[in-house]
Amino acid sequence: MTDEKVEPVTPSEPAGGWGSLKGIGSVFLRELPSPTIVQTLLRQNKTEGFMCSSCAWGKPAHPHKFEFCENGAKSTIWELTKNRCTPEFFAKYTVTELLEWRDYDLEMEGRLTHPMRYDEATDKYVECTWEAAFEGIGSSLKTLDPKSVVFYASGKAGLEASYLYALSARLYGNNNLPDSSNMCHETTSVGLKKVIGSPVGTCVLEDFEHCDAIFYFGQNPGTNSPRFLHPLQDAVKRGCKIITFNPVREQGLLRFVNPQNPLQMLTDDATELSHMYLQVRPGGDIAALMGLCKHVLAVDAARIAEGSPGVLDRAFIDQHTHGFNAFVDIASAVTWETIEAASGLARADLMAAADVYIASERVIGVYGMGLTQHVHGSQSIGMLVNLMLLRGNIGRQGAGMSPVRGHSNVQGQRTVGISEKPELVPLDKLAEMFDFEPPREKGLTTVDACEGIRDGSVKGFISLGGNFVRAIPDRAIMEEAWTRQEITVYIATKLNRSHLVHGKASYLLPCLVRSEEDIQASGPQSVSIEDSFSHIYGSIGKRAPASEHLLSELAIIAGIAKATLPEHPKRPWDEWTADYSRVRDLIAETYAKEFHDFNQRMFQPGGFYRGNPAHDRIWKTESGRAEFTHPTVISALGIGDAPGRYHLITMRSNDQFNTTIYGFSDRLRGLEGSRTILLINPADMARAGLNEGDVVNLTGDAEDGVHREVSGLTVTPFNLPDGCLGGYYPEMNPLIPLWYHDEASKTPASKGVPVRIVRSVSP
Ligand SMILES: Nc1nc2c(c(=O)[nH]1)N[C@H]1C(S)=C(S)[C@@H](COP(=O)(O)OP(=O)(O)OC[C@H]3O[C@@H](n4cnc5c(=O)[nH]c(N)nc54)[C@H](O)[C@@H]3O)O[C@H]1N2
Ligand SMILES: Nc1nc2c(c(=O)[nH]1)N[C@H]1C(S)=C(S)[C@@H](COP(=O)(O)OP(=O)(O)OC[C@H]3O[C@@H](n4cnc5c(=O)[nH]c(N)nc54)[C@H](O)[C@@H]3O)O[C@H]1N2
Ligand SMILES: [Mo]
Repeated sequence: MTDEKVEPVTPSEPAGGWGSLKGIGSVFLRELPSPTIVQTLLRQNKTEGFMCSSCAWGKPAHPHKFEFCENGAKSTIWELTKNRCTPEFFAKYTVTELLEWRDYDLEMEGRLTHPMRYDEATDKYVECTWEAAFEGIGSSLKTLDPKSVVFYASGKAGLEASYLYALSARLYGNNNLPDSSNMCHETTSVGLKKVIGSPVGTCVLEDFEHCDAIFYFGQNPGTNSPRFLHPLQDAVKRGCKIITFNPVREQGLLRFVNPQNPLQMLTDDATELSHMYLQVRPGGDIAALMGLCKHVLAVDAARIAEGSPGVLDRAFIDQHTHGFNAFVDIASAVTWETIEAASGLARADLMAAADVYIASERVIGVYGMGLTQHVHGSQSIGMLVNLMLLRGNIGRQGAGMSPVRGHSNVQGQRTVGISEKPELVPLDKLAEMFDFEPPREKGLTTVDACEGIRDGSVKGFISLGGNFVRAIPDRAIMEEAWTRQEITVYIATKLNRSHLVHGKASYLLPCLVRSEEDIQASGPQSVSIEDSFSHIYGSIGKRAPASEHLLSELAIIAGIAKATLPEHPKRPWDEWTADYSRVRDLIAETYAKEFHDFNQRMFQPGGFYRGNPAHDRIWKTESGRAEFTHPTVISALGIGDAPGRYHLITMRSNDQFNTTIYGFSDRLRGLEGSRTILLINPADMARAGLNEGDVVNLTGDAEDGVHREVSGLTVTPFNLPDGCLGGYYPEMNPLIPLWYHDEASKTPASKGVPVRIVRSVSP
């Protein structure tokens, strides 16, 4: 495996199929987990089994025999690798030496086995006992101002650990609880909530069995949620039409061979998924959606003028929405020329897509990072809701909004209190249950936390999973600031870059993974998670832990809390650790409506639904109705066009999970062997005088006087809209300014980054 050369080929392989089995095989051969891994995989996403720790896609009540995908299998195999990152490993290298290693090589060292403490004298992580770690962390936290400490969570830990994590931050004295959602679907949590009163999707998995069309924006199921390909394939086979908006022609939305269907595998009988595939410009979705709405409104007016019934759901609009007339005025005022220029799409194509919308009784709007990671991303979401509202496509079967969540429990972490927004948390209830005065002021988002680290006001960072330093914008600037913190604490499974860019004191606390057996004083424990459809599932790990020294995430959180906070009879950390059902009782007491009888319901096949008012057409918005958004911009880009400026989208390959790089094969896009590449279309290449294989640098073009650069990128021709470049996340993160984020939610705008190409050495 090299990181030097790239072999661009025309992507012709369908998603799924033999390629996905080969993908699993290559990770298997490298990690060489024990042969019993197959039994483990057979329990994945099944009732009484364990829930996959890859994406947040729903778990059906009637699962397939293999209810896992290429990436779910990779994620499990990655966790259960035979490699171990032991104290002997840390004795061999200084942290400064390890900072030269690639992310890939760090994680290849395998599972962390012992709690470790950073030793300044030797510049090494050295083994320590759990007691010493908790004691050290507790005494440090006790000396710091609670407002200066951040409790970050990456969306994996189960509901029980997450609830206690949020509680411990509040008992300590802050709401500084950003999670990976703040870099991801926070635009949904804020933007969707504003317009329909729900911070999460309104659809459930069954809706995909009833929809007539799916309008699909900026989400890549082949790579990021491959189990979604099954309901999509089934829908298309029933006659449902998928209309896709994406600058990249993603294989997962073009063709799919079901790897679980032997006949399809043998005959290579791929299903064509998208009825129309519209290669919108980055950030062009507001304009594209405006075009769709404009045409729907025009057809409605024309039909009514000729005495036919209109195409809008007038009864729904009258009864359930607010701001319709003003929206009609805006849509009439925007010209098709403006729409075509901002979206990069032809009027005729948008009209044809809108005709599919009109002809469909039931429509689902699906979206992902292509909408959320833009400066005006919340307006794009508002525009998608506008389209749906025109024909009453929210709050009935087969219709609704379906944001596809990332981390397996990221939505659930928000549900049980990991939130920097105190107004979303039942603080009065917590005050009564745990006998304290919870902090009421707003906590720090991811971007606020970064600003605090940069200006020195944040002095401590606790990380429940994740690789924060690698995932955030402005990495070069942030890494330097990071080391000025007093203390950093990482609850983790494998070594990553964040652990090496540590604070003055630093602890590395290794934990169990979800597929591993978790035995506490009362016996084996189960945990629970919430998927993208607001369904809650129990999960039981059965594998032997990677090391006898590991603790569960919940036990580590309790250990830190005990060492930091005064003892109190209402906070029996040891009893909670001994029996997680006690923590579920706390969750059920705090959120009685959603989580009543939690312990009894958690192993229900298909999970239990925690409900969603917008699903029932109850709108928890300011006006009490669903809001038509009146967009203030026509492009979601924060910085517009200029000569020589490109808009960079940062992408994921099917061979990575966020900052975890499994390998260097982007099979579905036909890109092999390297991640240090720059994707650009042949016309732009010719205009810039570039040849395939040239090595170039990218510099930031945000006009804020800060120099940002990523060097050594190999020019690779690729099918993209004009003026759009593609590069990999996280390699491109030094190019994203910290201040370049969604206006409403502060989600970093990782999909429309202004850059310039600078020539470096020729090959
Ligand atoms: N294998 C694997 N699975 C994962 C992850 C992973 O890294 N690897 N990450 C997990 C996480 S945390 C998340 S949040 C999800 C992310 O899953 P997705 O939401 O699919 O995120 P991305 O792959 O970043 O981008 C999605 C798509 O947006 C398109 N796009 C870019 N800009 C625009 C635009 O302006 N408009 C439109 N319409 N489209 C655009 C891109 O071409 C891409 O196809 O996946 C989860 N699952
Ligand atoms: N440019 C750009 N930047 C982005 C994005 C983008 O599309 N483009 N996407 C953003 C998105 S959507 C997200 S969600 C963030 C992701 O940001 P994070 O969630 O912070 O990052 P991950 O890469 O998912 O974290 C991986 C690490 O988590 C630890 N880990 C894995 N499993 C477990 C576990 O079970 N328990 C514990 N305690 N630790 C575990 C391991 O040590 C591993 O190295 O990145 C964001 N950054
Ligand atoms: Mo995410």
